[in-house]
Amino acid sequence: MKISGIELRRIRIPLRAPFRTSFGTETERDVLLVRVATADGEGWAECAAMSEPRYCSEYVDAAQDVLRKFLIPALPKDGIDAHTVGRVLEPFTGHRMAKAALETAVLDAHLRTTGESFGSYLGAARDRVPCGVSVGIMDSVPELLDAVDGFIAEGYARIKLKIEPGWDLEPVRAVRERFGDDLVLQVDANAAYTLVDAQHLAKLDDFGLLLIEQPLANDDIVQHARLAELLRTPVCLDESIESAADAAAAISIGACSVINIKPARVGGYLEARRIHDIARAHGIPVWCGGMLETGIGRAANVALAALPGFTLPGDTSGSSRYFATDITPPFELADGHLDVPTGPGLGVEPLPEVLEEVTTSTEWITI
Ligand code: SMG
Ligand code: MG
Repeated sequence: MKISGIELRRIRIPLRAPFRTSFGTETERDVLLVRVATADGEGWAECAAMSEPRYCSEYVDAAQDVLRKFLIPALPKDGIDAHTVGRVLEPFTGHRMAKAALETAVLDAHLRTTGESFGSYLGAARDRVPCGVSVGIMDSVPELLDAVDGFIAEGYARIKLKIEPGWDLEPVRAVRERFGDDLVLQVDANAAYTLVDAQHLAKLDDFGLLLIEQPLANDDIVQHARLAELLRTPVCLDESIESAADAAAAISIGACSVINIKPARVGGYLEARRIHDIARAHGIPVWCGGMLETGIGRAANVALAALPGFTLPGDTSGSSRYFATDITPPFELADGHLDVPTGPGLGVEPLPEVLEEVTTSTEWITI
């Protein structure tokens, strides 16, 4: 497939409510969109990098810079197959979110010409996926209970509470007491603890959590294995898993018994599928994470979440959980599920008027 040029477009959309984690508070999304133009059409993708390097070392300005200076110029001028994008970008270390966006846009352009959907291409085993919701740290427990109550009323199949030291046992206990033992409940620490906190974290065992996500630092795979021996709550890794090799290593030393797969974090949907395959072969359940995506990123995530090894509900919430107006037709929850798009490629496109309204800059790079 021959690419004529690539547009890097920045958009800014307010979040409906601030989203607080152990590493910071997001009030809006400053998103980089990548649009690949070919002779036959175009392909879209969303870069998941946030405004600041807090969740991981990537951030959106840097993603745009590395795409402009290194990744896009590395694409061969005489055409490229979506499967070889990863190999072409391999000489450049890191920058997985930027790489994922470029590969996804090329893949979308390719699938739009062949007419195949992302879900079908990736190997989806179902046409809709059960959805969870990630609930941020709040100023008070009553405020948290109100938020959780609203999400349960909307039909979410599981609740994930963000935790940090000082906001862990009390909110978890309060949610369990109020909503009962049948609520599927899990927590995410975003690396806020150390192994010294093991005894404290073991107190979460009383609450029948589905899992605890990324309790320790990103590069603490060995300590996660130690912690997993001390907890009854299953340990799930997010930030620590940046590749299929990381997943294989973490599984082999017992650092996790569940994996949150975020395609952006691991360099794209093809690597995400490799992690799915490895985990499935080892009987490790996986679920699809989220980075507060617009409909563009969400479409691809929902397709991935339909693969057979994704046996737990993901952070693939409906558009209204994040934005008053999404840039695509909104993803709407029905009976706690989102439908996997069936149209060619991602199966969704930005709505031109909305896109225009939220755009803060555009840049065109000729190949
Ligand atoms: O997209 O619903 C979403 C957000 C899910 O909690 C979520 N993501 O560590 O899993 C995680 C966080 C990372 C982004 S927080 C700004
Ligand atoms: Mg997480």
